[in-house]
Amino acid sequence: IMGGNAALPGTHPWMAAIYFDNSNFCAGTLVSSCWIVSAAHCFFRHPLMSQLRVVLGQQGFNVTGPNTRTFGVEEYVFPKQYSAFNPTLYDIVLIRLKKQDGRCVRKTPFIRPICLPEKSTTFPDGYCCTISGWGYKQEKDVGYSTLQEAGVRLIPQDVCKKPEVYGNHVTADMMCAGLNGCHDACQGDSGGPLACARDDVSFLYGIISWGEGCGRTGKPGVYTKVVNYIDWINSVIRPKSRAFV
Ligand code: 4AZ
Repeated sequence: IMGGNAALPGTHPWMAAIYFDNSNFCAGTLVSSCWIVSAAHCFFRHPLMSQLRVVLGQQGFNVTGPNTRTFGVEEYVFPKQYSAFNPTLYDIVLIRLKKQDGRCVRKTPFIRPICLPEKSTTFPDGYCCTISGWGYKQEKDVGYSTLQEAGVRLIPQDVCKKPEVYGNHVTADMMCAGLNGCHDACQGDSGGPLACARDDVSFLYGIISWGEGCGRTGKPGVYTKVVNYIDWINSVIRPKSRAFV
């Protein structure tokens, strides 16, 4: 995250840190006791689920402690249209955590799911939402950071589709935020949330997906538009997930 601040512990309790075998890393968002939403492009090269660790309640990158819980992965579910040839199209994946003693996540002050929006939920252009993650703080960085957060404004779709911005690379299943540089997602933030709040309730509105560089003027971050996938998400996670107790 560029231009952000260190997040206070417990302020983004849905953040998941996802470690692959070979030092690869992505973020994700907890949406129910057993399910994480992330970016599909992080996963298609990693078919070996046994090599993944999902850490919840984490603050420092790769730092576990009394507030963190670590899970294995039971399955990935990609949209059926997903293709590795176009990895930023349909860039969403559902990750089911392995149960431990018959359950996945127990809520704690540091671990709790975000709300999924309804299909009809919209936040207006210009609305200020929050991105968070352990990614680079500058495009030229070489290491991940402690959990950062930053505010980014939603950008009108027609602006993001201008030829000098991203043209037709931005589809109806994507949206853009943070046009004016400074605050942006960067490498290692992929898969994490664009959270938009209404009346103090945060909703998973976007998934950090791609962008040209980080914080470049006129090159906003591009996010998977979660409301377009709500029916699919519910069809996958509702039958099997269990309510928190
Ligand atoms: C990445 O490599 C990445 N500025 C994610 C988001 C953005 C750039 C790169 C958007 O994960």
